[in-house]
Formats: sequence, structure tokens, C-alpha cells
Amino acid sequence: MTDRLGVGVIGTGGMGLRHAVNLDRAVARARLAAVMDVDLDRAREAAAGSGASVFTDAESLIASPDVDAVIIASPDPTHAPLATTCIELRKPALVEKPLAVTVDDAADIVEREVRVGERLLQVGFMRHFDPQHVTVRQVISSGGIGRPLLFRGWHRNPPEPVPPTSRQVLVNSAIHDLYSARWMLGQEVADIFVKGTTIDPSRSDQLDLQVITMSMDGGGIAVIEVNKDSGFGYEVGVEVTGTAGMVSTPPHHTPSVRRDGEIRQSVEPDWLARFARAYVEELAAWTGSVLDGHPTGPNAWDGYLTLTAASTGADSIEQGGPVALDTPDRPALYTSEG
Ligand code: ISE
Repeated sequence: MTDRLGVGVIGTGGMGLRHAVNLDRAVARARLAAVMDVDLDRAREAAAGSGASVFTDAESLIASPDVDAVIIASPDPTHAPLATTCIELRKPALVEKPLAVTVDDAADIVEREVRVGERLLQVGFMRHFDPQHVTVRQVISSGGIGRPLLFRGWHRNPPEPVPPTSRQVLVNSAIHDLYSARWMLGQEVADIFVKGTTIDPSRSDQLDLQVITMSMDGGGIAVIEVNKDSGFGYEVGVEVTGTAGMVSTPPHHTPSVRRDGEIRQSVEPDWLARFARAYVEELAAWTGSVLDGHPTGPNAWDGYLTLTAASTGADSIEQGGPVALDTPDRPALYTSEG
């Protein structure tokens, strides 16, 4: 492997395109080696000016000798099969969340990685690299608020062209908050209960505003609000209460302007704006970890357990009450802290 990691990006829609641009311009130890999209024009556009090869077939990109590592940012149902190919070919990969669409597929990926005996996958829970979240986590882990007891998270989104189902809200969006709760509290989910309401009454079975309550296995509790149609833009934050104090992300990091009898502050339109820095930090950490051989950040085990919580949350909507989770023993491969 050269001193710069040759990365192939699969899927050049919103997230994949951002990763491709960041690799090309903002990550010193990486180079954009290849891009793939089923839409050839879109792939060409993403590669323009970078010298990256263009593919319309993901398997060929993964197998390319010029590709040292892969980013999987294609639609959710493709994540598991492509991650499996990467493991088979021993190509390190950053897989966008969710790791898989079904819990069985995620478990299968973990089994394969364990069999190979190498942590090849990192999962795209980018809040792990967001400076605000990192600071909150550092305060907690240094004992700054005593023993953490309660996690509160809020996650408000702009509407999507095709509104998600209640399950998709959990598996595609709230999964970030479930990861944050596990990470901040350092505990696993023991049970989960999701209640929701419908913003558009014509879609009575789509709960786009959900409140998630979880008991954690170390005695902590977590309460999360996720809204898929906020009406004002995008906003994510966390607050953790401990035995000796509280810590939270700052309310906003845009300037506040006083004028005409008002104090105004703008809100980011979407996650690409809000987490712009986190995406670069995530790629820099991943690139370094692959080149230096020290896996870091959210791994396949996190991808599996967090998906299990999200999926069980969807079951709890159907059942109308809390549903317990059994956390399997963590395989030795995943015991070192990333
Ligand atoms: C999107 O796929 C993301 O990953 C964003 O971070 C999240 O905020 C959004 O709700 C998801 O749809």
C-alpha cells in the first residue's frame, strides 16, 4: 500500500458525493481512486477533475487493484452484500449506516469478520467525530458529571421527498441517536419503547415524530425525540445528566444577530451542513486507522447492536409496549476501545 490510501466510493448520491469530494480535497492521507454509481453520468461528475476511475459495477470497483479501501454509500439494502464482498476480499471499508437492513444480515457480517479475525469495517456513525459530541463524551469519560444516568437526544430533520415509514425513521435516522446513547452512557440497550405521531394526517401509519425511551443495562435511561419533518430545518443535540452534574452540546453554533427588535440565529438546512466537519474528521480517522493498522471508531459490532435496538424499537411500535433486548457477549475482536 502507498503512503496515501486509494479509496473507492460506491454510490455518488448525496452522502457518497460528499465523501468523494472530501477524499479528493480534504483528507491528506487519502486519494480518490475510483467512484461507482449505476448512473454513469453521476459517477463521471463525481470523478471529474480527480483522476479517479469510474465504474458502474460495485464488485469491479471493490476488486480493483488500485482500490486499497472502500466507502459504501449506496442505498441501504446494498450495504450488507457489499460489506460481505469487502470482507471476502479483505478490503477495509467504511460502511454508511445502517450496516444492514435486517438484524440477521448484520449478525452475519459480524460472524464473517470474527471468522477472518480482522476488524475490516467501520460504520458511518459520524457523530462519533463531531467536535461537539466528542467534547461531551470526553467530559463524561473523565468523570466530569459523575456517573451518567440519563441521556437526552433530539434529532429534527427537514422533510424528505418520499416520507419514510415508521421503521425507516428508526433504522435510517434514529439509529444515529441510539448509537449516541450507547456511546455516551457506555451502556447497552436493555429495553426500548417507541411512541410516535403523524405530522401529515393522510399518512396515519407513518409515525414521523417519534419519542424513544430506553432502559440501559447499567441502570441508565435514554429519551430521544426524532422528527422527520421539523418545519424549520435540521437540529441535533444531546444532554447527559450524571450524579454530579450535566453536560450538553451547545444550543447552536451559528452567530446570533440582534436587529429590529429581534435576536435571530440561523439553523443548518441538513446533516451535510451540520456535520460537515465530522465527515472530514471521520474520513481522516478511518484513513489513518487503515494505513496504520489500528481500527478506530464505530465498528461492525456497533453497527449490529445499534441496528438491533432500532429494529426492536420498530417492533415495540407494533406491540404497543416496551420490548426487551438480549445483548450477546461481545466477541474478543471488538473488545479494544476505538
Ligand atoms: C440521513 O440518512 C443521515 O444519516 C442523517 O445523519 C440523519 O440525520 C437523517 O435523518 C438520515 O435520513
